[in-house]
Amino acid sequence: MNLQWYPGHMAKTRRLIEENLRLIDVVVEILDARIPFSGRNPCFDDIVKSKPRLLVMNKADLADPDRTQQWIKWYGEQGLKVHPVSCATGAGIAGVVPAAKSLVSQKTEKDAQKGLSRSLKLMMVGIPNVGKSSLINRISKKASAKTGDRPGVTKGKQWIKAAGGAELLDTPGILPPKFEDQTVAERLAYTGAIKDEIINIELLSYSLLEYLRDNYAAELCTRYKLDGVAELAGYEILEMIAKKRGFVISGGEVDTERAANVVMDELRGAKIGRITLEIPS
Ligand SMILES: Nc1nc2c(ncn2[C@@H]2O[C@H](COP(=O)(O)OP(=O)(O)OP(=O)(O)O)[C@@H](O)[C@H]2O)c(=O)[nH]1
Ligand SMILES: [Mg+2]
Repeated sequence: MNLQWYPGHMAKTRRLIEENLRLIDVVVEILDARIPFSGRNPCFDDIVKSKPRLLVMNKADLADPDRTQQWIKWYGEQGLKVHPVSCATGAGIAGVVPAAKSLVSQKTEKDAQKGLSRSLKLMMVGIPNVGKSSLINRISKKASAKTGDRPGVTKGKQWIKAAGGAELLDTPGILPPKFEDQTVAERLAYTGAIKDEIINIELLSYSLLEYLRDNYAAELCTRYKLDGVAELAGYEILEMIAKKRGFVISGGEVDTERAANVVMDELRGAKIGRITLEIPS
């Protein structure tokens, strides 16, 4: 499947981030713990440049805990510290603002010596649907930012004040202008970072099922009551799932499209298990 797109509003968001950067102390880049690599938009490196940056890995509650540790170690080896959090359970949230503060502590001390005291200004950036607005709501303990279970919920910038003198800037999600690597596009699609309307869910489910076959076979078999999947291609696994669930259309044919939608929903809801969709290389 070939996914290429770059809607105009993403170019607009890029400008919004660039224009507001001078007001910001620390950029908080949010990653999805299920795709800690593919869920990083390389364009943030160009936009953010030398501004202090904090990496936060959200949705840790949905990801495989062992893999999350592997990814934290992998980023550590690149000299980058990543904070795992979950906006669903609240785990790790209390550490985000202190970690951002510690990145600019020298500057804050100098300002204090000059008698200047300002609030800490953080800008949340990341791919669509990763939980930028949810993180702001968790930190500020208010439901000020609109959130939703689909990409493209936040349309413009919004400043929100949090306790302890921090101000948080919410931004819309942005994807890379193009995908050099289609597996990156597929992984973004599995997690819901790309609008489902432009995706062929059935085709997408084939590659997902093959990944699950190779990495989470026990979870896959348990969820869909399958006897074994080792020898099967993605479309064959999908057909078996459709049969097991009794998804039949007129004429006795199995409804694989319906099965693909169910698999995608159950993956996103962690009903198949806590699954991470890529391994550090
Ligand atoms: N399970 C789980 N769901 C989460 C977590 N954080 C956010 N969500 C859900 O993910 C969806 C997207 O969250 P948002 O906060 O709207 O994401 P966003 O990055 O602001 O999205 P856009 O504004 O569309 O770019 C919502 O349904 C949230 O409830 C988390 O840590 N765990
Ligand atoms: Mg948002």
